[in-house]
Amino acid sequence: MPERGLVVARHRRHVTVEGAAGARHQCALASRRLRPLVGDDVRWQPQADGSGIVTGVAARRSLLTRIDSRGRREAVAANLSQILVVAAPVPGPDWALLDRYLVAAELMPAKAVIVFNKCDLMSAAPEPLQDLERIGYTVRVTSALLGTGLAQLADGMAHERGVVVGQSGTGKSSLINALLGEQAQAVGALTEKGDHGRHTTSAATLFRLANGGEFIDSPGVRNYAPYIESVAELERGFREFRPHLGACRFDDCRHLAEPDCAVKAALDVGSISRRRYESYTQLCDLVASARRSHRAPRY
Ligand SMILES: Nc1nc2c(ncn2[C@@H]2O[C@H](COP(=O)(O)OP(=O)(O)OP(=O)(O)O)[C@@H](O)[C@H]2O)c(=O)[nH]1
Ligand SMILES: [Mg+2]
Ligand SMILES: [Zn+2]
Repeated sequence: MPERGLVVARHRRHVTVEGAAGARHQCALASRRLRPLVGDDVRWQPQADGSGIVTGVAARRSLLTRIDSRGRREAVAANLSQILVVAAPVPGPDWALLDRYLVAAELMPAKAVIVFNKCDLMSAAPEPLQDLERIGYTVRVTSALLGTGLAQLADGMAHERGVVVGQSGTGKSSLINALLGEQAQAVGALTEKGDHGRHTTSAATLFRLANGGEFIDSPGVRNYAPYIESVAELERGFREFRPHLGACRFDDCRHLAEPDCAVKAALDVGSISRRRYESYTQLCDLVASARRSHRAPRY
C-alpha cells in the first residue's frame, strides 16, 4: 500500500522521505518526470528492505525558486511558510543579497525573518537593519556562540516550515546546532538499509524543533536571485513600494526614468531607502536579462 510522506532531503538520484510513523527512508523515484523537492508531500511505496519508491508529488502550496546559471527557473524547496535570512557582521553583510531573499519571501509568499547573528562581535545594529525593521520586517539579533536571542528565534519558528539561507560563514549551521541542541543527532539518523550506496551530501535537509517548527539548513551562497517573470511581479517584492503602486503616471511604470513616478517621489522624500531602491534597480536588470535568455521553465 502506498503511504504519505514528506521529503526531508534530496540527493542526486533519490530522496529521503519521512513516513507517517516518523522513520526516514531512502526512496528512488518511480519516474524521471517526478522532481520532488525538500518540503514536498509525496506518496511512496515502502519496500521490504526499508527503502521505498516515490510514486507521486502532491500539489505545492508554495515554491522557493532561483535563477540558475542559464537564467532559467530552478525550484529549490516546496511548501515553506518562512524564510530565515542570516547575516552577520563577519563576513560583512551583503545587504543586496538579503534583499533578494526578502523579495523571494514576499512573492512566494512566506514570512521573512532577518537573523543578525554574531551580535557578540558588534555593539550597535547597522543602519540597513533598522531600515528593514522600520518597514515591518522581523529582525532577530542573535549569537549562536553565546546563546543570545535563540529562545525568541525558536518561538518565531514554532509550527512554521522554514529554510535557513544566507552568505557562507554567517553561522547558519551554528544556529541550527544551537537550536537543536541534543536533538541534532536523533533527527540526523537515517535508515541504513535502502541507502543505494550513495552518500552524496544533500543540498538541503529538514530538521524538527520540539515546538513543531520544521526547518531546512542550506549551504551558504555567494549569490542568489529568485526567478521573477516581470517587473510587475518584482515591484510587489518590495513591501514599502506597495502604498505607491498604481499612483505613477504610467500604468506600466518601472520606476526607473519615467516621469511622475510615485515610487521615485517616495524615494526623494526619503520614505523609500536609497539602498533598497538600488536593490530594486539591480533586480530589474536581472529580470530583463533573464527574459532575454528565457527558455521553458524547468522544475
Ligand atoms: N563570534 C561568533 N562566531 C560565530 C557565531 N556563530 C557562528 N560563528 C562562527 O562562524 C563560523 C561559520 O559558522 P557556520 O555555522 O559554519 O556558518 P554557515 O552559515 O553555516 O556557513 P556555510 O555552511 O558555509 O554556509 C564558525 O567559525 C563559527 O564558529 C556567533 O554567534 N558568534
Ligand atoms: Mg553551514
Ligand atoms: Zn513608477
